[in-house]
Amino acid sequence: MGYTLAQKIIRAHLLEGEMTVGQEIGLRIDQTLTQDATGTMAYLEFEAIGIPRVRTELSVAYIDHNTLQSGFENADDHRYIQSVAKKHGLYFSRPGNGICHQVHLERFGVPGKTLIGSDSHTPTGGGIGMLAFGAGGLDVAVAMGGGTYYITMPKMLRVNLTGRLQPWVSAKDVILEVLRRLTVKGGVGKIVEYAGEGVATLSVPERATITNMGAELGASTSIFPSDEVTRAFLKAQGREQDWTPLASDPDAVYDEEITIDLSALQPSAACPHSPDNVKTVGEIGQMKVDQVCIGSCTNSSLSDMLKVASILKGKTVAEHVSLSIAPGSKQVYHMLADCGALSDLIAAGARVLECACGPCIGMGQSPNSAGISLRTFNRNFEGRSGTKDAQVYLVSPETAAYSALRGVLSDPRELGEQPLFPMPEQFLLNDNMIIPPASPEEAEGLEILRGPNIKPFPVSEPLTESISCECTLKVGDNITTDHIMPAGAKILPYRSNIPYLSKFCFAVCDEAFAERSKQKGSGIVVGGENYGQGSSREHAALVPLYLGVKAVIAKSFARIHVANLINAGILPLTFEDPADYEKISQGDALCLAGIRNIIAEGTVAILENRTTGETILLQVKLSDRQRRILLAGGLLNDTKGA
Ligand code: MIC
Ligand code: SF4
Repeated sequence: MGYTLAQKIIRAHLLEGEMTVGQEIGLRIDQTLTQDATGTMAYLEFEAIGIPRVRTELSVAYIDHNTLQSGFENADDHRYIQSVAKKHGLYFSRPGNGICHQVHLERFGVPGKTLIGSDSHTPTGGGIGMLAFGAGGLDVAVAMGGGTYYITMPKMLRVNLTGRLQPWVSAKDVILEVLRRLTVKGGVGKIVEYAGEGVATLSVPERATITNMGAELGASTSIFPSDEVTRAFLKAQGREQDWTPLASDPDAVYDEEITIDLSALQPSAACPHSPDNVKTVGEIGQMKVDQVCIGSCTNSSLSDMLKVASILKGKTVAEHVSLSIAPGSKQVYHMLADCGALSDLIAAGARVLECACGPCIGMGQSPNSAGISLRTFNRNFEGRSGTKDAQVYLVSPETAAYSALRGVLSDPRELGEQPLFPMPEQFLLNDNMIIPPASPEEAEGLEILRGPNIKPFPVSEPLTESISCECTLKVGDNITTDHIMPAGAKILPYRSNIPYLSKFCFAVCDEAFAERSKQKGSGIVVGGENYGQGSSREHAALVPLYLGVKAVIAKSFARIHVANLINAGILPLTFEDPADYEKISQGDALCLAGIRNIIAEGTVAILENRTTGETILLQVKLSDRQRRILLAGGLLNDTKGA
């Protein structure tokens, strides 16, 4: 029996376990990346582990999220990360050099290698045939120190691509169709592999748009084969030597398969407030728009920007629309300037932003009240834009640019014939904003620069014999880490200050949560399906830990978040019968008697609801390693004890 592409890369990196679906496996990690919003914490954790120099083949620290410097905090954190990078053996991508995933694809990604990043969209690297996972900061810190990365062996889902995209229909429309069919839970526990004759018609940046938004499917990761298209891209990046051909075996066995006929796709949009709420532009109709934002790690490549420039050329953005454009990297920005396309954007009235995440994470450009915003981004969760009642629609760059001109949601196919946008034979290569690490000798004398914003992070205590506390919060299905620990311009600068962040924990769901938790001192959170989907931010576990959350009981969990809960020492428990969710109300007194013994070796825990007198069975689905971590009170305690 042959192997799928992902299985081949897993086999070549397998350090522990067997490749049996559902079993925990340990992987050797070749490359890591961090961004600044999760990076400060990741490097504090790396320092706490105490390894002087990274042991990966390559580790890169990017600054791309917290680039609005409205106080000293972000600049201090940038300086801290820069000094850590130089001392501990990492490359440092300076602010302005671009969004981590775009730059990594351009300058560092290598087919067949493993990559983990402290950002959920790290699977962008799958566009170039990497096996790339989003992870919590502590997992990245451990991998930087040469430690094993653990995942549950996923199922394999093959997406068979046939046909070819129609003019003005985009890679974004492909992934929106996958999301429409599979939903934000459809990828959980799976690796999505793209295959079939349609693959060769898609460029590397188009493939990367698709693997990037595999994060929204909840997938472990997504991957494309490495073929002649990949080779041409790497060659144009001056890195042909990094290319290797990679594909699944002809007799590989997949657990599931779906087929997408590229020629049948239409321009589409994910409607508020979920990336799987997908309709075609035609179905939604000519809705008036207030704002259009183009960019983000999903759609900020040179070819995306050139398409946008060709649509805007010689026209003016509609009077009532604010159009912002953020090229994904300095390479993209510089090439736009050199070929004159930047002038077309400027002339049309676009507000050109620096190469960074920007509006995608609420760092500026929040829409007007109840504003309709079309964005080429990957997430449209409620409140993420910074305006609570804004309505965000996720669309392709083509749909975004054409709609910005017309002022209403519009189908770019009306533009008629599409010009060709061939990939350049040679990208502009200038890595002067990437600072290499110091030599080991030089590193010894280097000082780490810490600002006053950096506060100690919370560390859990070893697990107690029993847990008795209140249900301090009950929430519904598909709670995102943006609900648990919101981001945005006002809060993101405090990612290294957990006490300050805690004021905003769950504020989108319940503004009183933080205060209530502090008063009670401890608590249990109850959630529905897919609890913790979205971002990889470990702050969504560290802040609840700080607020005394001992356990989260949910119908099901998202992959990265459950790993973060365990790393923080918070118990993730699932209902044996999902209907029992109804048997707990906020404020109920709950007890998990003898929980320490159960975490040590049991598979079922009994929750006593002392308010109603009922008992509820909970599943304890943990590997031996996870049990050990929870007993120790989190991964840092476990690592120190080992
Ligand atoms: C996001 O898109 O939500 C982020 C901001 O990039 C996060 C990381 C973070 O919260 O810092 C992610 O996707 O992991
Ligand atoms: Fe940045 Fe947005 Fe991509 Fe997250 S999804 S890495 S905030 S551009």
